Amino acid sequence: IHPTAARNDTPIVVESEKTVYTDEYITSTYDYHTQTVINDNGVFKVTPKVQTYQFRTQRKVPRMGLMMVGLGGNNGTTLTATILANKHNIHWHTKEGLQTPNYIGSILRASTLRLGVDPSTGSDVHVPLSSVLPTVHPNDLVIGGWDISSLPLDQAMQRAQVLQYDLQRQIAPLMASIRPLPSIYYPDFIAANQEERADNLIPGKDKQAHLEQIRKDIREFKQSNSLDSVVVFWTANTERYSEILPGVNDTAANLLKAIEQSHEEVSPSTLFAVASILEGAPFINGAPQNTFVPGCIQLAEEHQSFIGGDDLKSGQTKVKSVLAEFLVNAGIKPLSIASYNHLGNNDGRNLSAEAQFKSKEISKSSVVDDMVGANHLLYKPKGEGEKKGEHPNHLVVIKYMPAVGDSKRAIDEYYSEICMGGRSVINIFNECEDSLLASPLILDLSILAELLTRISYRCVDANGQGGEFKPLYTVLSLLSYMLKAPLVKPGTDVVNALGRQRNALELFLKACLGLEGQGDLLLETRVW
Ligand code: NAI
Ligand code: DG6
Repeated sequence: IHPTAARNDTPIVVESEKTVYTDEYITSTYDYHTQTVINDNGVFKVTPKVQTYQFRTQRKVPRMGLMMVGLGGNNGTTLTATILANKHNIHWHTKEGLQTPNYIGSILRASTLRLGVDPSTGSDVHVPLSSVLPTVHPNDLVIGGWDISSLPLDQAMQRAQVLQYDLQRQIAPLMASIRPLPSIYYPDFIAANQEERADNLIPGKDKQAHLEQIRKDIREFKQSNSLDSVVVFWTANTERYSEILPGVNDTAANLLKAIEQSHEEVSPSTLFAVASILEGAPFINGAPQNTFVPGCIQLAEEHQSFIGGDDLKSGQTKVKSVLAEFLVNAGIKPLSIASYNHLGNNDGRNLSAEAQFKSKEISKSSVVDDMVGANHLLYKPKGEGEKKGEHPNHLVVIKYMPAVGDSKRAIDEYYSEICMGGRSVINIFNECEDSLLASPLILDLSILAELLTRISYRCVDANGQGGEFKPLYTVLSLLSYMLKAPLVKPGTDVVNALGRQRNALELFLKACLGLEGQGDLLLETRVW
């Protein structure tokens, strides 16, 4: 068994009065240090603040279901096959030799966190991210979902042309019994070229009836598989943006009314999100469209249900959110970023339509905004009446090239200003199977979302007194690391920088154990 699929992680026990273990919970007490900054007549006045929180994590790992919308697509079939191959420890032959199943590409299963220092050796101790708090093992997920295409998953996997033949051959019998549930198809929202696969549809045009059917599907899936929790994940085709219309999708009540009236601007993805919210199932949007119209976010808030999105950040954008941060933090000024892709899978085919490409262009374009906005020495800040401050030129091009299939080619040029009017050009060429990058992200997002539903918090005063424990805020922005255009609490800043996103997640997981971040101060290495 590959280490990323192993179950026998060394348990972690924090020995501190700030961390209390009972059979049911891990309860931690954590001092959250922040600073407020006020510009007082040209002087930045900084006030350190501290607020004590308690975090309570339910220890019992639930029996969890993952329902994917778009189950029969490249991501849906690749992820399902990956889980089954790991679960049944299926090995397959490639021209390089025998291949072992694994979860490489999952931050939970294949990356580690620095827990502290072993005093006997003076060396850092690293643990898998998945072992910091009790998380669901991917092998234990019960998979289901919907697709507008009726192909059972063995044939859908063959259609996707992602996995090696010898793996497909062995896994096909396990995949064959999984059939996507019929889904909602409103042709106006995805490319016209998708129509030929739409043969598995919930009948009629009544959106309220569609909503009820999806809710029933979630309930039945949960019941028939004896599940404690279900996460619903949109990995279906990219839709066009929904127009935000006052009276239609601007408030929770209007959105529910619009569904009752089968209003044309309610998209399938928003219907799935609403159904999940009403069923109390976390809903994650892995595609770029604006599923979370304002009324949908409000509905999730009202129901204290969890949502996360948008759009999986798999390759090009992940590199961009690292490279742009590096350049700007190095005091180098990117003047333009040009990003081209071509790919030949069904996602590329759908994105060859203008309206669907537009959704992807928007989510791929915002990724350097926070790094640029953080450096007023290089970029002129937004002036009076301006929408945006100075910004590098940013071009995003996606072309459909059937021959290359799922093996996406991504080409990026970073053109920057360096010292004394000099110029630097960095070119990157990346080639890899898109769905093999995306599948582990779906796992991380779903498993982390489930974990976050088991964590509650309260603020406590100097005497250790606090109110009732509450769930975290509805929008799970801690998932940002895996998302191109992270949805955040309205009115708060989006963080795109990958290092900061990762740090936030690590700090939060540690806080739930009552551990400080430590970071890279490494004072012990710098003092006598
Ligand atoms: P795909 O086209 O292979 O799969 C999408 C599936 O969704 C298809 O089987 C299609 O029949 C189904 N579908 C369409 N509308 C539906 C509906 N209303 N209900 C249920 N099923 C529906 O695409 P792929 O490669 O699996 O990607 C899925 C989504 O994830 C796309 O939106 C893509 O843009 C996004 N994405 C993919 C990444 C990747 O690296 N593969 C990375 C980032 C985002
Ligand atoms: C072409 O850009 C297809 C898209 O679905 C992307 O592959 C996907 O959004 C991943 O993008 P990125 O920028 O994270 O590699």
